[in-house]
Amino acid sequence: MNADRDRLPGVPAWGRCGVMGIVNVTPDSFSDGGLWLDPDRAVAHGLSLVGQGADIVDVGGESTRPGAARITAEEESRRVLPVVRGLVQEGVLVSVDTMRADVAEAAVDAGARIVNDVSGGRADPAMVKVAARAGVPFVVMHWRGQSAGMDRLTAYDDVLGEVVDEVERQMETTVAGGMDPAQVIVDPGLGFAKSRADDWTLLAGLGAWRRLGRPVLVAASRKRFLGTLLAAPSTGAPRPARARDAATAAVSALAAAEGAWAVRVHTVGATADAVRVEAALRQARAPGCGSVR
Ligand code: PMM
Repeated sequence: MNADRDRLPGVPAWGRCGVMGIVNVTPDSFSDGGLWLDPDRAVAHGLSLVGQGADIVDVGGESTRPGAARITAEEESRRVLPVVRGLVQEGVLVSVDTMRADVAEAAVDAGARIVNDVSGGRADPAMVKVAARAGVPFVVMHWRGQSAGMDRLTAYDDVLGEVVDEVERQMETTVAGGMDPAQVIVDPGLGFAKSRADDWTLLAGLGAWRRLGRPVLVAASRKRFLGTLLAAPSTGAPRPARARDAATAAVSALAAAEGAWAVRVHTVGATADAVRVEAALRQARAPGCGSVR
């Protein structure tokens, strides 16, 4: 946690690692597909995540699970916008998880205050200009290509060094496209064009992101590398996605201790507790260096 680095226009300073709760308004996301397709249920779910301690609710309408096919912009807007509107009306800080400039623009018009683009502006050439003009924080995640083919893009000599360098280059591209550098959030993109081992190497190396001087978002929630870690000893079958939340909360505490700005999670309660435990420990080690709530 670094108060200066983690200051983002329009986003409160929490004095600890923030918690971004996920609302996937999709029929096919890998762990919660189909649960929140109805807008009223999606809004109610987002509010319940806030009740459990989410600081931000991330609303997405297009699955990016490995192999996922794309949907149309119209369909994505139809799924996302009513949910963004409903949550904003309730006073929630909403981010929109989209690779499309049109969807991002409409979501910001509806009150979203962060654009979370898993492609970091690479999928849609209009995205950077739209997000820059909107004047909201923009997530530059490490991304090498669309989900349909990303499992073939996992060749690295030095995964940590290359991922940080590629995000740094993409950050420079977004700034050249008009983005205020003070609005950039970076994200290692766990599971996106990464092997399970790569995900562990990236988590182990979160300190390497300090070089970029930007807030780091970590999104490990329920991902495959946790399922493999927790595979059933008898059969070797990966732990089902919805039974990976305790491991996710453990990652949240460890990522917070490494200075993550926020963690993005499906189930908020345990992670909200975990980041508070981490902040209390940090405060006890160095009283006066940041507040604990
Ligand atoms: N992962 C997913 C979706 N959106 N956004 C960011 N910034 N970082 C991620 O790693 C990320 C993301 C895929 O997970 P989901 O389908 O469970 O939402």
